[in-house]
Amino acid sequence: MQLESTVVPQTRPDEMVQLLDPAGHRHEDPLYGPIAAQLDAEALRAIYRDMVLTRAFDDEATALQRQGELGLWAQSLGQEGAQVGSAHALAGRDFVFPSYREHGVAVVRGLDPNLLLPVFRGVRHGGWDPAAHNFHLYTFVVGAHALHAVGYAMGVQRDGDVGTGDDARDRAVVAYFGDGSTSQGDVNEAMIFAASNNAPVVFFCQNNQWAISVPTTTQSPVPLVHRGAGFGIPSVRVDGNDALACYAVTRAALERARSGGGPTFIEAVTYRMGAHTTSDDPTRYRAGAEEESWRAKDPITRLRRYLEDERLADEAFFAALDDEAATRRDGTRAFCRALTGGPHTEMFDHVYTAAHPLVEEERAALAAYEAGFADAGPGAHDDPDPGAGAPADTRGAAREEVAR
Ligand SMILES: Cc1ncc(C[n+]2csc(CCOP(=O)(O)OP(=O)(O)O)c2C)c(N)n1
Ligand SMILES: [Mg+2]
Repeated sequence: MQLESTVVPQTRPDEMVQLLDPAGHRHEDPLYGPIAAQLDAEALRAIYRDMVLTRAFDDEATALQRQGELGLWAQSLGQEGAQVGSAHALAGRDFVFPSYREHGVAVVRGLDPNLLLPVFRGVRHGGWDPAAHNFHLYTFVVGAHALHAVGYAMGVQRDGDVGTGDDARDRAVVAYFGDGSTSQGDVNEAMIFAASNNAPVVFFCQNNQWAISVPTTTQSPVPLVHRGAGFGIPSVRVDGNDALACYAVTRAALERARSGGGPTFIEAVTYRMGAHTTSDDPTRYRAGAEEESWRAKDPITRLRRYLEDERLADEAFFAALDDEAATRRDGTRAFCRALTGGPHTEMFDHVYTAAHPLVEEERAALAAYEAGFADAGPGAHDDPDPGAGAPADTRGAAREEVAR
């Protein structure tokens, strides 16, 4: 589906774009309304489906962490509208740089969400091929990937894949990050590079109101959307719990980037309904009443109300989706419990696209070190008793090799 006309997003930092309110009622918007209006019933059901499947997966992963099957989990609960709505605006050829809770974006990109689990179980550094779905690995260093995204976007520019007018060729890049990330140097530097180079990139900031225990109001005394405008980047504030509005503003920003119009900053106003991660306890720093007020703005509930009121989906659709979500949860559980780690030397496999002598040297050194324990059997190097296992001289030689 192509936009009927190229829509250039205006800087409207003082208002929040909303097309679907919490009661499920549509609102008019001269700029973004026509873009969302291009979503037919099937497309609206697809957005709803992806949000429901994301929430089910996220809930299962949270349970798996609580049962000791994952070391950590970062919930996307409450942010499905921002993630799924915006991701539905992407073309396959666009490239996404997520942070660590963009599970809804992964689902829309077609990545098997189960592949998000190995890194949280601690058995892989990554878990998927970024090129397979143009969806980069999760980045846990807050904001670092904003720079990667701009660098990639400048590469796209240099490949000549911007502003050709060829819909099959022009591409854009999206960096997803949080409110707290906007205080990081990396994100600010990324916005400077993007503005200076007119890079085809969309900065999609999910303002979920919290950076662990620090509220957004501590990050900035003015709405975060002003940060983009401060760099000379057209910026728009959108209701992040309104999947249709998120779709429309992202769609317009992507069209603009692909056509050579440069970067856009989007502040999606949403709420992190869960803890920061499973290592966090939000009851220590925020009030239950705040959570309740956001629960009433739930992104899934409001789209369901709209689909029901407009008779765009029937009971059979909702029931089949519930069944599908339950089946997928079972699959996620089985997949997770069967996950095991590969050899430690696997960490060297994807450092560079081609072999690199230093990496090969380090791989060989680790292999030699681990071989020093071979006669004690698998896992002997994890033995807390350093006296057991391989002969001391073999071990010493291997250690020297690693230290070199
Ligand atoms: C460079 C860096 N500093 C600090 C941290 C620890 N840390 C992890 S998540 C986080 C908060 C991020 O908040 P925000 O950008 O709002 O994203 P959210 O987790 O709310 O989605 C911090 C400080 C980190 N991972 N990386
Ligand atoms: Mg946040």
